[in-house]
Amino acid sequence: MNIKDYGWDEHFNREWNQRSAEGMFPGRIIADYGQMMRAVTDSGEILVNRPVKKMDNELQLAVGDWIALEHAEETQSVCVRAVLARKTKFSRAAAGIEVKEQIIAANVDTVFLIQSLNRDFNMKRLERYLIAAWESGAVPVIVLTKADCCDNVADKMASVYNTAPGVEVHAISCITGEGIDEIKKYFMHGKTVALLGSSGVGKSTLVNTLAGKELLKTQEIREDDSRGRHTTTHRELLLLPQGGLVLDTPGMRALSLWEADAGMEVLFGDIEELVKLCRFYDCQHQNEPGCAVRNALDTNKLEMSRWESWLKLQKELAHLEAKKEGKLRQKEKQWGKQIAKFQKEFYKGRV
Ligand SMILES: Nc1nc2c(ncn2[C@@H]2O[C@H](COP(=O)(O)OP(=O)(O)OP(=O)(O)O)[C@@H](O)[C@H]2O)c(=O)[nH]1
Ligand SMILES: [Mg+2]
Ligand SMILES: [Zn+2]
Repeated sequence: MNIKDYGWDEHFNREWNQRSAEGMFPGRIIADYGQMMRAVTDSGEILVNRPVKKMDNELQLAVGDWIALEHAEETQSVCVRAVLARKTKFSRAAAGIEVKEQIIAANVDTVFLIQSLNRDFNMKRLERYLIAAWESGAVPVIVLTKADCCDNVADKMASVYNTAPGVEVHAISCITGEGIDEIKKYFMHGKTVALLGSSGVGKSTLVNTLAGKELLKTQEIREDDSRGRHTTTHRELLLLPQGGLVLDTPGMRALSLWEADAGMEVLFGDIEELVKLCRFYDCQHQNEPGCAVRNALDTNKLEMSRWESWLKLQKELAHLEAKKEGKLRQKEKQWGKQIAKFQKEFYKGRV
């Protein structure tokens, strides 16, 4: 076993020199089972416990992370001591009421944003994935699966090019083999590709096709509503026989954005420039005079569907920001209470 096959490079070497101590050894998390995680090290694979949350500084770990491990005498097990600074991370807002980041994949070089050409095809969803992908620091590539089930591949490719100018798009089929050779170029020694998309689009099937053998379980989509069955239940990083790493993930029901500034800039930079040109600084872009947006819409310089996407995303992001701020204030309040309690006890002890 050589950790260089798993992506260890100069960046992590430097990180290691700063973050590690005598007795520690490096590992990369290759599977996440919740409480337990599997890591690969120079001397093989091991199971490690997810570290216990200390206060609020939760050490959030994700598949793809490089960690510093150590044999702990006290528990007779291997413990995670540190996580090395990530090169990239793909996140979303965790489901539930709490405002929390969920890291889906760490240290990924390329993200395949996967949709199937038959039933799953949806441009609005693709926009969301693109924003999160640009935000992650990894390079997005759009992969459209099940080309064998679609008779207007060219039309669909055209609408994707329109939504995602400058992003590479591939139509593939794991049944006929169409497009598979073209996507092999992303799987290079030590490089990681994450597969993201809804359940049933064929992520695990693609891993098996690339590996040339059945590494992962796959399952037919449901007949009644043509949705996937959520066959993959945990994230897993696999080393392909020909080299290169692939990270399979469970199908996502929704991708709620967590951070979006950089991603919005890439996808909607032109709209962000446009709104600055409106005559009124608080223009609502309804029917105010000198509204640059209305003008662009009327002259077909801006597509209505893109404008609607932008508006919807802006609203969602404003809501997210407000929730994040609320959480911050709540934390400050708790902190204030703790200080007050401490002061009270301190003075009580003195008098
Ligand atoms: N016709 C056709 N079917 C495909 C293709 N790729 C995958 N499938 C089928 O789609 C179904 C779902 O595939 P999976 O690989 O399990 O999908 P997944 O994205 O991993 O789904 P989750 O693990 O639930 O997220 C299976 O029945 C596959 O055989 C393809 O290129 N063409
Ligand atoms: Mg799967
Ligand atoms: Zn305006």
